Amino acid sequence: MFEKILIANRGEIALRVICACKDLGIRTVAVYSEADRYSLHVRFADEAVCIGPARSARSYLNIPSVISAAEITNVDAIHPGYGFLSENADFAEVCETSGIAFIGPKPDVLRMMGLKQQARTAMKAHGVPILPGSDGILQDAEHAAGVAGTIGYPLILKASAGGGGRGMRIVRSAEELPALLVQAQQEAEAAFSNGDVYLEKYIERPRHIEFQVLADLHGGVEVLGERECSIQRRHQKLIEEAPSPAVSEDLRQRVSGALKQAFASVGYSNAGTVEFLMDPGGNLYFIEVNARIQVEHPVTEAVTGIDLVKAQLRIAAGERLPDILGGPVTLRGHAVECRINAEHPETFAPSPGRIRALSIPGGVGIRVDTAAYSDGIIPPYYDSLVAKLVSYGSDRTEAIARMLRALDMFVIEGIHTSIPLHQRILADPVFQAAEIDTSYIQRLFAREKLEAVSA
Ligand code: MV4
Repeated sequence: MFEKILIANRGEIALRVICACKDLGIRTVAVYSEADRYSLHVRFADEAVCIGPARSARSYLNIPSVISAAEITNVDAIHPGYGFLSENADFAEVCETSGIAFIGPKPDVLRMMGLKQQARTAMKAHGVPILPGSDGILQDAEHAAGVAGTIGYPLILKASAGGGGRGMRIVRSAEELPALLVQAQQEAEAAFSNGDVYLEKYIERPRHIEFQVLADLHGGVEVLGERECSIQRRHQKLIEEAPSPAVSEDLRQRVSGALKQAFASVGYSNAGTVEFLMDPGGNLYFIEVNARIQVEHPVTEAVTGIDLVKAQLRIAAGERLPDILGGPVTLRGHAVECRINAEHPETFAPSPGRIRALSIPGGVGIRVDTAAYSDGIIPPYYDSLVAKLVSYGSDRTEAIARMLRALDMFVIEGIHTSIPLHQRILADPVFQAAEIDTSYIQRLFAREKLEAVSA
């Protein structure tokens, strides 16, 4: 096992990695920007190195600064967390050539997963269901029109180097296609220095469901069930849960079997998340792989009992999955996560600032992952996640009741937060009936407006 690792991240995920390291007896090095000097990850790591100014481009995203910090402190490995450098294949490569283990997939696999069209082709080859679409990158307008003619409208143009909703165009008719193709290509070139785009059948109001994968360095692959992530706004997830109320045991087994094959054959290692869309008929279609630990990993930990970050460390150190998991993976109970953001409840504008009072809920079935403390600052430079509130129960009803209780007992003063929005969602009979898809928030707001008018 590693003796000492560097955590190339900040906030709650840096603390989460420190927890796993403490449990394994690994020493930790924090890196921090000038804005994070008084952050808890700096306080709780064994050592800390300032890597630059507040702006992440000059600190948490600055590869030479992070590598220098790793070399000065003589660490064995780097955990990248999520965001920042976590899916950067060049960074993973620099780590390995510097003799530092990167806690994530190998650079060539990371690079492939970053090219969505390549990941899509690889998944298809191993029986993972994908949406009808182009077999590769679109060459020109005639090529696109030919593919569109066979599949039919509506369609979606996606940037191969994109992901997370950036650089996409919905195409509703043949007339629109040529102009939208050029737009998508130009936007992709500007954003990712890669103008490659591909076509897929467009699913209206899909559910967003993702499967958790762990893979070791010896070809072993396990799938740890799925998460329902449909409750989101503008590609920002608000609530996730495990398992998905829409996935049957039969569907779970079929998808997991195909994923095991596909991940083994591409040589995937470490933790990964496979995103799917579910159509109104209950069919799942692969869309992309996120080659990192994700924000919402705690709901999977709650229903499997597996510490995913500890598993990442043990995998990167060369241990085998059967030793790490210690038996078959089973799902038990239900978990819900609310992402509590520093944002204005009406406008959703970021609400950074100083936390004046903080009281964190607990009690049976509650977990809170946060780097917040009373008098601490939520800086404006990074994402606005303040805390992840996770509830667990023997079933969905109990998990929701515990979440409502904990939301009510969560006190954060000095900044605006999304707690009031979470309270509305968790109390909504439509959410409680699990009648959810990616248009849920939009429809909730529309229903609330109607109720306000009729009241
Ligand atoms: C789609 C889609 C409908 N059809 N692809 C948005 C994020 C990116 N990961 C994929 N996205 C979508 N891809 C096809 N073929 C609808 C979305 C989408 C979406 C997906 C997941 C969660 C929220 C979403 C919100 C709007 C659109």
